[in-house]
Amino acid sequence: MNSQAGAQNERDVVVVGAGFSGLYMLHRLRQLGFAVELLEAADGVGGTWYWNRYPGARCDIESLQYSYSFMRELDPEWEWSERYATQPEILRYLNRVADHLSLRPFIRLSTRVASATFDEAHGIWQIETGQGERLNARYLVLATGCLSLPRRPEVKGYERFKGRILQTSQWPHEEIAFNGERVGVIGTGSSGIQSIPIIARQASELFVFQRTPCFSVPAQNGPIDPSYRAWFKGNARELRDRARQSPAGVVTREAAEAAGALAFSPEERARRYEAAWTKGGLDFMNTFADLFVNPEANDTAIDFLHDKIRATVQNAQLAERLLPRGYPAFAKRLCVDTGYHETFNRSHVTLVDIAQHPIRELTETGLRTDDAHYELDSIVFATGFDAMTGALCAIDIRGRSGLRLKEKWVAGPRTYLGLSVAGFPNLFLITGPGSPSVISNMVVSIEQHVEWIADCLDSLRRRSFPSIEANESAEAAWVDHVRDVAATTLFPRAPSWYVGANIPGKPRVFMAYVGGVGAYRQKCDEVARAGYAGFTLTGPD
Ligand code: NA7
Repeated sequence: MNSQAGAQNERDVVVVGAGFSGLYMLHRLRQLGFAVELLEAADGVGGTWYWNRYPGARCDIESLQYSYSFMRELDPEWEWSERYATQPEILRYLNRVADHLSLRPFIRLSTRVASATFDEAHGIWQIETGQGERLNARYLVLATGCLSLPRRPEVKGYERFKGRILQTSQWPHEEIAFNGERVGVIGTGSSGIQSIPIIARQASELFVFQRTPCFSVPAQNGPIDPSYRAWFKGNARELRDRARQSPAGVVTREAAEAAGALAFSPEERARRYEAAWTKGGLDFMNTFADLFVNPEANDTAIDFLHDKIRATVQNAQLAERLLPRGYPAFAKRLCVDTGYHETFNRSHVTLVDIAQHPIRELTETGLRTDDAHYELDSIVFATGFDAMTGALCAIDIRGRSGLRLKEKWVAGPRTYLGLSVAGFPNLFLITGPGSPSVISNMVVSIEQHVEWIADCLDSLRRRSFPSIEANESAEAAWVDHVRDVAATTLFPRAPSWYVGANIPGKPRVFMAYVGGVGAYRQKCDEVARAGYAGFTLTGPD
């Protein structure tokens, strides 16, 4: 195997995507002496944090924990400025990582991968870019992200609208001001909820087009508490390790509550919810141990969150229209906001219920629902992504006998450990469907996948096995396990992007592994220790 710079068009590994996953994958493989090239569609590194530049874009995992565990040694001067980092700060961080690790010479920007075909005769992947260039690699690692193929509603009239159309995940690089404008925002997921309060401060009139109200908790963002920072830094090694073994890849200073919500009196329960609310952030979901599994317990959280909306939104009728109903709290991704519900107290902000009156079309001057026309200068689509599988299936990937990944996944994604796919030898996914990915702190899950893949390739090289492929039977067992674990929770009960419900025609399959980051890591380690159990390893002949 090639260990230095490869022949002109041949590399050991091609990595696709220069976000948190791809950058670390490139670094690890280079450390091991592989010839690697990273291809990235954007004209800069950063992945999710390159694209999502909308006003108010922030991470909802605390910045001290949403960062590479190895950066502290590499870059002791880096300090996050706030509890939740903004998109520009995370993008600066990732650029700094690329520089510190000297990754840029191995990254080709503005290069979108169009297709990847496995050449069975030679055991290599033939990769073709959007520009028609071809390159070969023994291994292909797709670090294309879980939320990277943007979606817009399928309505007519896009070309007719004379105003400005924006999409949160494809925000222009220049400053966008909405001063004096009539603005419509479509979508009330995390991106909508983060941007709406900021757009409301500028726009002369703001229409929020809501299909499904969402549950949200306050971020309580601000500068990082010095004592928290000292605690985290002082115990970084141990805390990072705890995060790796934890359910969601996150650690807290307080011990997790082991009792269920119904074990407490209503007063005590309310006191604890209130304390979690005041603390802010996603940890609210862990106020009690059974909120993800017990519908009755979950209802207590719903009641609390409904009361908060009622207490915040002054117009009682409007408050009722903002209440999420009909699905368990947290089964759709919980949003973390700064002043979202408060925004509806502003007289120039109007909530439009598009579940009741769907959008029919865009017109020259605005947007028509089935009962009204809204005159708008700008329309912001905060309508999410074809999550988890979208970016993978957007590449024409063909494995053995020309089998297309898209066809193989027509009834829902099938992977072994979310890392590999039977019929697609030497192909690896980072945070693929069937792994904890979006249910966890992505950076923790990314590090685990990258390290597992790097160790695997190193082991194959040492043992002269150039080829690895998941077995159908191991894959089938894993797919069943992922589904069975999800079925013990409330997750599959909501029409979320976790189950593909936001994409018309997408099969409804719960796509992430909810058995916990720690348990998942153990399973992956066992597989590796057993000589890659569930995979077929093939030698040079
Ligand atoms: P989300 O969470 O998928 O939110 C998208 C929003 O757009 C949500 O309110 C959708 O309503 C709405 N939507 C989607 N399609 C339509 C159509 N066709 N018509 C009307 N409204 C629509 O995406 P985000 O970008 O906000 O967040 C993605 C993740 O990024 C987030 O979970 C965090 O992990 C970070 P719906 O709920 O589908 O009825």
